[in-house]
Amino acid sequence: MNPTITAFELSPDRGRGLARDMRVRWALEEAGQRYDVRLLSFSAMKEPAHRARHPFGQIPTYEDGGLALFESGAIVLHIAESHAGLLPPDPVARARAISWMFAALNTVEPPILDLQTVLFLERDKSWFEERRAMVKDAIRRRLAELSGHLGDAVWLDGGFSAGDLLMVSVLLRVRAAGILDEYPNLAAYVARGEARPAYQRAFAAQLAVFTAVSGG
Ligand code: GTB
Repeated sequence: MNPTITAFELSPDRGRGLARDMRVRWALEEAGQRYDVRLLSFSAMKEPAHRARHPFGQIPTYEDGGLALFESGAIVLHIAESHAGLLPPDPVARARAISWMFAALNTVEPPILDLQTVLFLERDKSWFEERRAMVKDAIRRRLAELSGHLGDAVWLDGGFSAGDLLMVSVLLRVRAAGILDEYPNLAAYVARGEARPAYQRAFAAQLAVFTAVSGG
């Protein structure tokens, strides 16, 4: 039996691969693990059947035999721990790769999420412009630090790992705002992630869902 993940039936990102099922799909592709997808409408996500899998009524989830997981970071970690290729075997290098997974989700992603909130929910506020500028500066501070760490390296800490997978996924969410291109080494890093065959397969799979449901 393949594991089953959940994803949006009709993704609000219109198939741009920005919803969080994408990082789980990518991890599964890197691991060479086939998977099934259960597509959910916004209302189905809030039904008891889905809340039994995800207390907050969101996607993605992951089910494999008796195991049911929610939270994209926990799911990617589980995939990385149960397959070769996403975490180094050496315990020290492995712990560092896991640090980068947390850094992506807990340090870099929060200001990027703040910008989404500002742009989608706060445009009508009198303080919109001021808040947007503040949040963009917070993102720039993080990206400047990350850019300084990455330097000329290909990946964050040795070979490609689940830390890179999550970091690239997070950085993709800020590309449309134009901020990523201010850091050419980060833009190139993200492009390297996107060029991976596993990323390409995952992207195509989530786009196919949107294309089929929206009629093109
Ligand atoms: N911390 C959780 C995780 O990492 O798994 C967050 C999960 C989450 O936010 N899921 C979102 C969801 O289910 C989808 S990914 N939302 C429905 C709800 O809460 O009712 C977030 C997302 C949504 C839309 C875009 N977009 O349009 O670009 C990008 C990302």
